[in-house]
Amino acid sequence: MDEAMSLVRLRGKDGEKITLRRYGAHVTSFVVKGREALFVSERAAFQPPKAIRGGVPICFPQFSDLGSVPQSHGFARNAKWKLVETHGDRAVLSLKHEDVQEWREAYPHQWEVVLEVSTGKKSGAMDMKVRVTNRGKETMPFTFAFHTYLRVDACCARVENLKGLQYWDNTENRETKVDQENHITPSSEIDRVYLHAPDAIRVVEDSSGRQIIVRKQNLPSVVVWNPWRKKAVALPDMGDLEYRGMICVEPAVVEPIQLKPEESWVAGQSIEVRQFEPGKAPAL
Ligand code: TA6
Repeated sequence: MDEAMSLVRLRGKDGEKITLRRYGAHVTSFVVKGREALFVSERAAFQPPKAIRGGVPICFPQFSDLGSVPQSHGFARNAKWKLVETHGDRAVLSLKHEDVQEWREAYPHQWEVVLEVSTGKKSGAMDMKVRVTNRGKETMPFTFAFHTYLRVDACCARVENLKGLQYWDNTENRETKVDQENHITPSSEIDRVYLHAPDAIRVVEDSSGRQIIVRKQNLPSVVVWNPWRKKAVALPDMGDLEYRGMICVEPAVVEPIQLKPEESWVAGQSIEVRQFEPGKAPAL
């Protein structure tokens, strides 16, 4: 196995377990009270240059096709990051423009990205913080997302706090719509970019009483994605029925940040898992 795929393991004060890899600075597991909160496909190819299907892919310097790089979601998730430091409950990784020379034509900028992953200040939480710095002489445009795959029973999980918000519907050529639903429970392919979303998005799995709260910092948008069956079957690194066990809730910035020389941009997400009696999940 490529040594970039070797595991970095973090442990929290209440037994939280985070697993990540240098490749893509990719978090592939977050276990709270013995239960996995992230989805990773059984068919994920843990082999460069393919991105790992699941966990938290880092989408930089672009989300989707919203940038100049001819590869969806940019190239950070396909790159070998440097492990700068790791102490028990915290790891810091970095990627610089010189580490991905093959992309210098598509993205002709000098930059550094630093990612910090830690068990959260709150019990049952994982914190991720990213800092992008422009080391060049030109303004540097980018978009970004934490492409987070949550492990939930998609057929009975509900994504809350998005009612009344405008979104781009990627299943209909990015048509702009307004969410009329009290919550989202996927029953077909869903691929929505909510341009201005609340900083806390809750996913409630009534069947188990589990709640996963995705909190975002300095990321105005959130993407909600489930490929449903037809798209899942078309993905070589996803099982035909695995769509039933996941929902992506992806804090993002989809309108390009224009970073001036020597400027830095900082953003983050935290994933908090709470457990209640089934059906008794209190309001956020
Ligand atoms: O975030 C949603 C999305 O942009 C979908 O349109 C779908 O393409 C998904 O990301 C997965 O993309 P990937 O390149 O990882 O297959």
